[in-house]
Amino acid sequence: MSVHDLEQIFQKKIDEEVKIEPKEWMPDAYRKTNIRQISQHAHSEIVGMLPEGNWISRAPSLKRKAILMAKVQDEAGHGLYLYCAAETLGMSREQMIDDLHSGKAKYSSIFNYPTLTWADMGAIGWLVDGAAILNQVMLCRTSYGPYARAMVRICKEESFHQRQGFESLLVLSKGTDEQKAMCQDAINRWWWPSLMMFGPKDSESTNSDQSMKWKIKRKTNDELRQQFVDMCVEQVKLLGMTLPDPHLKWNEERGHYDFGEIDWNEFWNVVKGNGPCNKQRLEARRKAHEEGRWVREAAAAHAEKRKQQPQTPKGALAAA
Ligand code: FAQ
Repeated sequence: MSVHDLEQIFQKKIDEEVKIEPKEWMPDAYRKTNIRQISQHAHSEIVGMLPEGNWISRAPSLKRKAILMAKVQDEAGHGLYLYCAAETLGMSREQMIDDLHSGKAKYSSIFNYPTLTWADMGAIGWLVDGAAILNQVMLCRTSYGPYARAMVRICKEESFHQRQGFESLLVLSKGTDEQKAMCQDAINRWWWPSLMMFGPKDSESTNSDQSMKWKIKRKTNDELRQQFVDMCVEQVKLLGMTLPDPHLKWNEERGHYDFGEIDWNEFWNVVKGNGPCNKQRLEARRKAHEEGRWVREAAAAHAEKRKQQPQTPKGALAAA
C-alpha cells in the first residue's frame, strides 16, 4: 500500500471519529506531536507533585494531611498512566525522563511557582486543577486511543481534586480575618499563572492548527481559557473573594467575560526555565531519580532472576 493510501485511511478514521491505536499506521508528525504532548503532560503531573508535597508535613489537621497525601499520590498515578500512553508510541520511559532532567522537555509553567502558605493548597486545587480539568475533559475525546482512555480516569480524580480545593478555600473564607486574607492572597498569586496554563494565545500557538485538524486538541487555547474565566468569575462569588483583574467585565455581545491582558513575557520567561522555582523543581526531580536508582536496579535484578527460574508446570500446585 502506498503512503498516499495509508494517509487516506488515517484521515478517514480521524474524520469518522475512530480512535487511532498504537500498532496502526500514522503520519510521523502525528506520532511526534502526541509523544511531545503526552510526555509533557506526564512530566507536569510528576513535577506537579512538588509544590503540594511541600505542605504535606505542615497540613493543619490529620484530615487535611490525608487528603493532600491522596491527591499527590493520584498525581503520581496520572504521570504513570501518561508515560505508559507515550510509550505505546515508541518512546522509551528512560528517554522521556532524561529529556525532563536535561531541560529538553517542557512541563506546565504553573509548577514553577512557590507554595507560600497553606491557602495555596486550596488555590491549586480550585484553580490549577480547575484549569487542568477543562483541558483534560476535551482530551477524553482526543484521537489517539491510549491518551483518550487515560484521560477518562484522570478526569474523575481531578474533579475530586478541584472540589477539595474549593472546599478548603471555602473554610478559610469563613474563618478569621487572617485566614480570609491568606485565602485572598493565594487567589491573587495563582490567578494569572493559572490562565497561562492554557498556553499562548491562539495567534501565537505553533501547534494548535495541526492538532485541531488531527483532533488531538478539540478546543483552542483561547477557547478553553475563556471557559475557565467564565466559570471562575461565578465560583469566586461563592467564596466572597475577588479575582485580581480590574478588567473583568461581562460582555453582553460576546456572552462571555472580558478579562485583562496576560503578561506573556512572564509566561515565556517561565517556559524558558527562568521562573521562580524552575531550577529547584528540576533539581528535586533529578535527586529523586538518583536516589531511586537502587530500587530500579533491585527490581530489574529480581525480574531477571524470575525469568531464569524454571517455571512451575501448570496444574502442579493443584495436583500437590
Ligand atoms: N507551560 O503551540 P502551543 C495538571 C508550550 S496537568 C509550558 O499552544 P500545544 C494536573 C508548548 O508545549 C497540566 N509550556 O502548544 C495537576 C509549545 O512548545 P513545544 C498540564 C507551554 O501543545 C494539577 C509552545 O508552548 N496539562 O495541571 C505551556 O498545542 C494540580 C507553544 O504552545 C497538559 O499538559 C505551559 N502552560 O498546547 C497536577 C495537558 N503552554 O512543545 C498537579 C495536555 C504551551 O512546541 C497539581 N497538553 N506551552 O516546544 C495540552 O493540552 C497542550 O500541550 C497545551 C499547549 C494546551 C498545554
